[in-house]
Amino acid sequence: MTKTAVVTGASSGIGAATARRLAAEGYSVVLVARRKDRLEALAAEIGDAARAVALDVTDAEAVKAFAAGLESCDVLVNNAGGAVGGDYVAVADPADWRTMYEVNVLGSLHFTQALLPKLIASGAGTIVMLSSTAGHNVYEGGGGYTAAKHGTHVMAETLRLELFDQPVRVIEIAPGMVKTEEFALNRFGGDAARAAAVYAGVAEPLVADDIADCVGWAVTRPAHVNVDLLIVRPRAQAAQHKVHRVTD
Ligand code: 8X3
Repeated sequence: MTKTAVVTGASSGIGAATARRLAAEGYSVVLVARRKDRLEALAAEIGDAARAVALDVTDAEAVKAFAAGLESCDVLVNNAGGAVGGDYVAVADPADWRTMYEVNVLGSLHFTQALLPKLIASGAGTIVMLSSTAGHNVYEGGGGYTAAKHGTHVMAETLRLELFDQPVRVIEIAPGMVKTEEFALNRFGGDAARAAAVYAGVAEPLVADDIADCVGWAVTRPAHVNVDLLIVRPRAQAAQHKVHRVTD
């Protein structure tokens, strides 16, 4: 029987690339995000293996209703997330911090709670938590985002303990600098110059396909193999603050 994978935040970036990759691996893929148009375009591109479901991961009731209508689930990729703002703790807007916690942490909580019975019933379920190197390190101006991503990381660690006797593995993938269409642009409220500065002079940042490749590899290991954590950075980013930039 074809296995089903649910990918949140599938309308762009790492989520979209992961959906394509899992479909190529033979999964029937359920694409979840808020933007219906983008999801439907991606589902059409992938073909019969994909279907689009527009919903907001922060809406617990909508997630429950979605899960109730799903016949089965073998893989859940909790990818929806993102950063809002780059302000110092002293002046950051609490609303930005709340948004980041709601999407990165509670969004993953809603999907995990709603789909866990089906993941267990599959006999070999997989939860992939897309955290970030921001879930393992901190940096100036990143307080709200790193706090939220540390939350995502902690959820993965806790779940792995709590599910130790269940047929569900928990894989955390923590990317560093990944150049996507929207991550930095969303973070800085559409300020293209500020977004471009994030990747300035970095010859080869990671791209979404690099992370989708990691998800595809980890998920297709035999069911008894739990890749706990993959920290993945571009070669040019030796550490959060140590980035090789080439200037003219
Ligand atoms: C993105 C990594 O360095 O922008 O999740 O926080 S970073």
